[in-house]
Amino acid sequence: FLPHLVASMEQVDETYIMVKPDGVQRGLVGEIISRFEKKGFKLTGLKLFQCPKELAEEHYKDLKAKPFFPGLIDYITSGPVVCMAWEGVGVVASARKLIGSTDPLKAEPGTIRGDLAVQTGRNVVHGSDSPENGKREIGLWFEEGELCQWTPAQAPWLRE
Ligand code: IDP
Ligand code: MG
Repeated sequence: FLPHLVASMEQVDETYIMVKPDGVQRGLVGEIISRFEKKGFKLTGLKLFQCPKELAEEHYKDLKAKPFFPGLIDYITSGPVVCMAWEGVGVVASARKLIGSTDPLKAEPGTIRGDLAVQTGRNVVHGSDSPENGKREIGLWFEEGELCQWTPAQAPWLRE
């Protein structure tokens, strides 16, 4: 029974992370990217993008019935966002932990929302909530040619 084979079989997931317009306007893009970069995940897609209304509605379609939905669409389309695809074992759940609770006042210090935001309606960053939604959202926000498959030089220093 060879542990290195088990490790190599571990599922590599993808997550869609987005710096929302407030994060861009507040100059937090570098800070937010840095948190995922330092953790050791692999960046496979990155762009500054003005989101059309239709895409915002599709991305948040599960929240369509919520009273805050129109405000949420106005917010997400109010200025450029930074779209990112990140890859790694456990990346979806780990990114959600790095991001913190939806309400920044309830988010733990040390998390992105806990450190950098004060209100749910201006919570600076998005992260996919499941591996399935990670794939769905990356497909929604990126064209295939915009994603890069590469091997970071630090890979052997991150996983045995
Ligand atoms: P999440 O971003 O932590 O996954 P969701 O419940 O999926 O949280 O909601 C998506 C986004 O909708 C939130 O990040 C926030 O921008 C917005 N939102 C959620 N609840 C409220 C609310 O009560 N008022 C205003 N905006 C909200
Ligand atoms: Mg969500």
